[in-house]
Amino acid sequence: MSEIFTNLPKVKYEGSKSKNPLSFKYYDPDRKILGKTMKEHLPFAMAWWHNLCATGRDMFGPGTADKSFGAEPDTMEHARAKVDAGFEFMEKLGIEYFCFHDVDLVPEADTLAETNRRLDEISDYILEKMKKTGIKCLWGTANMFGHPRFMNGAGSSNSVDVFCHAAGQIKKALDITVKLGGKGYVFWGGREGYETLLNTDMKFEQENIAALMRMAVDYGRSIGFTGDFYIEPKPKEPMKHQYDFDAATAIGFVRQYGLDKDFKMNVEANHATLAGHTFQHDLRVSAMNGMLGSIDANQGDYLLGWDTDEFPFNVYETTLCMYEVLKAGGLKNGGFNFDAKSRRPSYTYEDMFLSFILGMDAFALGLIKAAEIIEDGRIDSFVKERYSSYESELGQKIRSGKATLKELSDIAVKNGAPALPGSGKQEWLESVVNSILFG
Ligand code: XUL
Ligand code: CO
Repeated sequence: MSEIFTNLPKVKYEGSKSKNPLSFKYYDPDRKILGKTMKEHLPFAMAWWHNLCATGRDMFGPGTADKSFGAEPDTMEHARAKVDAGFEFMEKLGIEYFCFHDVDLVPEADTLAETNRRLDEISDYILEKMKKTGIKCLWGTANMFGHPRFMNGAGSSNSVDVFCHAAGQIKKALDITVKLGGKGYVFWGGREGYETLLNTDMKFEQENIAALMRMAVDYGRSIGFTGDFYIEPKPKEPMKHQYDFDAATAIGFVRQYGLDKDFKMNVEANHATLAGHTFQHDLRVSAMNGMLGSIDANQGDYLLGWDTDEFPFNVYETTLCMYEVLKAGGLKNGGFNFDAKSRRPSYTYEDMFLSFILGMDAFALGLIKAAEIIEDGRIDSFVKERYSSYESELGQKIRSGKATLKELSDIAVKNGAPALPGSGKQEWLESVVNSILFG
């Protein structure tokens, strides 16, 4: 097998002063931050679909990037060429993990049986490469949104045959995930939603989605899958309304259907912003519920209302993301999967490298700055002080659930009007963050 990314070297850390585009400016894998190496803090993953399959095709025109890697598209030869390209790419960038959908790995055949056979074949090949390189699988998933059969979703489909087919795909995707030692399995409900309530039984559909997830958990556990199942929330696109709207909604869903012991959230930056939240918000909601599982690392464009899946460069966002991750004690089974694609005019092999360098450096710098915010301590101590009135006897009684409304009413009548609650000092806190970011 010959080199695919010729003239593109193994990317090394050279420091922020380096002008070499093919070097890391901040990602220094062995540098220790708060007692752990950067590599341990940041288990980066390559998304098979964007990096090895996507060509930049959009609804206005064809792809601009050649991802044939010297093979005829839609053949098993091409599937193997993508494996070769992917492993060379990950080795050169120092990326430890990959994520995949079933049909990213092989072209989908006319029958499930043949697609499954192809998946067996390619996963043997991937496994060989994994053994040689030490590269691992972060998570797997089944694509249950691309094929026309899934026009109304998978678990949410009105057709029992489509539901059944989806179950078949999930079973196989779980088999392959377990075979590759994957640490997670993702449900992104791409078309699990609706276009109009005039033709939709929402309760029926949500019960069916939960049933499909329950079957996946039961099967996964029965074949030895010990990792986490994830829901990846997204409010819309492709559907007008998607059921896993945001982290809060998805957490409520898994709790309602008794799936909360097995499921966590896979939070994607651009999905949170489409839901009208910040990335930090959905990370916080997940973390405070013990459900911060994994991260799809990208960023959106505030001027556009769709999922642009850009490689992240906004260090303010990556810093606040890493602040949440550090506060949550890190990601246990999860990682930072670049669910991100190079812009359509960035169509060369070199652009693939530059895109990942940008994203990895943005998160590395975010990690450095988030650690500085925590070590600086001003923000944490301000937040602590802000709630300090609850350290009083009255506060403790309320917090421990022992106070009654009548009792509080009596105290309030006796005390008279309370003083104002103290300044929130938002502007000062923002200037603290800026001073840490920019020195
Ligand atoms: C789509 C998206 C998916 C999931 C996996 O917006 O993020 O690629 O990450 O199905
Ligand atoms: Co994603």
